[in-house]
Amino acid sequence: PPEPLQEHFDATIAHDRRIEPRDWMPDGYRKTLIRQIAQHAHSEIIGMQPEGEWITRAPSLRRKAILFAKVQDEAGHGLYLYSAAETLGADRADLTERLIEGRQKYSSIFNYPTLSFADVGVIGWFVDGAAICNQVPLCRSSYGPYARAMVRICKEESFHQRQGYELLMTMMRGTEAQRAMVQDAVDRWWWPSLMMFGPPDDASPNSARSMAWKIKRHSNDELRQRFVDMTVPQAEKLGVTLPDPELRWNEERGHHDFGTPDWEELTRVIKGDGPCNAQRIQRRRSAHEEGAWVREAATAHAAKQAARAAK
Ligand code: FAQ
Repeated sequence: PPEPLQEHFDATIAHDRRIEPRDWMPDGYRKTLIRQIAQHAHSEIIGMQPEGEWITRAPSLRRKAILFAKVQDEAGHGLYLYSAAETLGADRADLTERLIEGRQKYSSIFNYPTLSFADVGVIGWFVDGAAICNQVPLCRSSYGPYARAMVRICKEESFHQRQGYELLMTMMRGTEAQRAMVQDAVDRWWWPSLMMFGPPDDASPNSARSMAWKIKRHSNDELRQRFVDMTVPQAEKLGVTLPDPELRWNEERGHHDFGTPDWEELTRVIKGDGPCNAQRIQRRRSAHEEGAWVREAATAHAAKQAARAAK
């Protein structure tokens, strides 16, 4: 690269200033951002499915309205993130193609089934809780459009987390059967939630580069620890047990020690072999195909408007 441009980029990063779309940036920086932002956007869009399945079965009008709003927010997050990726020269239609052809990833967590309404609560508590831990530092990511998108997304995620926790508190005040449903959901979602933070640091090929570029601000293991420390007292307050016999407070470290997630399971799920991968992609593909007429109509309308404006 021309030296003054590289120097300007390096100085911007070093001074914690933002890189903006028109600024020169190294190819690797652009590629890494497109990879991470696209994966993040796909996660939001695929992430509508596990909870979306419960909209028609919500136990009350109030729960239905909350769930509707949450799932709609996820669609919105996907759209801001695709727009952020477009500022880097990516094309949204192309990103969607890559997703449904299995050439781009989305978060492993959305490949697990939602078996009861308690899962809606646990997803809010764990999955949105993990998303907050991971995304609050991304509000200071070096790429301006991504960092700014994160600010609004994090505000909405915190509503999502609270609705989940409040739902679980309500169930825990209910019958014995309801409490058992909550515990069962906690048992199933705990380990997959820890895997959301990615592989351990010594097996995370992208971390060093992304941290040097200040795209990522903390390592996968640091954020996983932060999530465990945040969640343990919430579990106590709720009255559920986290399914990890090794989980205990370590006075010396000032953090909780915890067991090792099944990293082979994470690898399998990322590779496409989780419990719901095929179903999630199939559903996304058919939604895309069934929506073709809307895209065609919008394109035809835009062309007509443009032709009219040119007259
Ligand atoms: N699942 O070298 P690293 C949400 C991939 S929250 C699948 O450590 P990196 C909100 C990784 O891409 C969920 N793939 O990678 C919501 C890489 O593959 P590649 C979305 C994973 O990028 C809540 C390879 O493994 N949040 O949606 C996973 O430095 C409720 C090696 O890994 C974000 O995307 C995984 N768990 O760190 C919605 C946050 N972990 O691309 C609905 C932004 C790793 O080289 C309902 N992303 N991989 O082929 C990030 O912070 C990072 O990308 C990490 C991974 C931390 C996920």
